[in-house]
Amino acid sequence: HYSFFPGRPRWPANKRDLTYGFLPQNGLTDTIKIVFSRAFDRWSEVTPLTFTETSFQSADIKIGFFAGDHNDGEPFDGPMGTLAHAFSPPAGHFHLDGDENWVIDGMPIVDGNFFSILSAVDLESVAVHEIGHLLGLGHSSVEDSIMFPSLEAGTRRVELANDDIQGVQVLY
Ligand code: TQI
Ligand code: CA
Ligand code: ZN
Ligand code: ZN
Repeated sequence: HYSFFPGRPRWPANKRDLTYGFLPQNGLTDTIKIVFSRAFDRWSEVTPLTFTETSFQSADIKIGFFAGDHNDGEPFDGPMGTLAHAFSPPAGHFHLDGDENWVIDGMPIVDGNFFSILSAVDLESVAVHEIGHLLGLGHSSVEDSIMFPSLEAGTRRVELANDDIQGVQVLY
């Protein structure tokens, strides 16, 4: 079953059109941006929310890759362990661990970076999960839901389950 954060934080009712932006950084390709836009689309399909890309500075949701300590009190830990974190509304910080072996459609996003499938992390799966947190969803006990708090290495889980949809529709 779905859950919310304590106090049930969510984006305010007068804010249904949300924006997101990428920290300007090396290696951010169109392919990576398309993965995030697909992930946002999955949530906008089942809510009154829309998500539009804008500049990092003015965005409601700020996306960036960071390695190790990045000065928010929650340092990343190298390959595996913590993959990403997102803060509950209305903070909108969406950080991904730059040390993970991120893959898109099974392909490493860093060219010439070969690694074991056991350490591959599917970017789209993590994006869909973290957007759930950004909207106010906590973890779910339903095993095939997006908000279930574990994901087998190398696997792709991007389709919202009924449980995810019901949870987000309680909020919006
Ligand atoms: N990051 C955790 C997560 O997003 C951060 C976290 C731990 C958290 N406890 C929390 C967030 C309680 C909100 C509430 O769940 S993670 C997965 C999954 C992570 C894990 O890097 O461990 C995904 C990020 F589900 F696979 F385990 C994305 Cl998809
Ligand atoms: Ca990590
Ligand atoms: Zn962070
Ligand atoms: Zn989570």
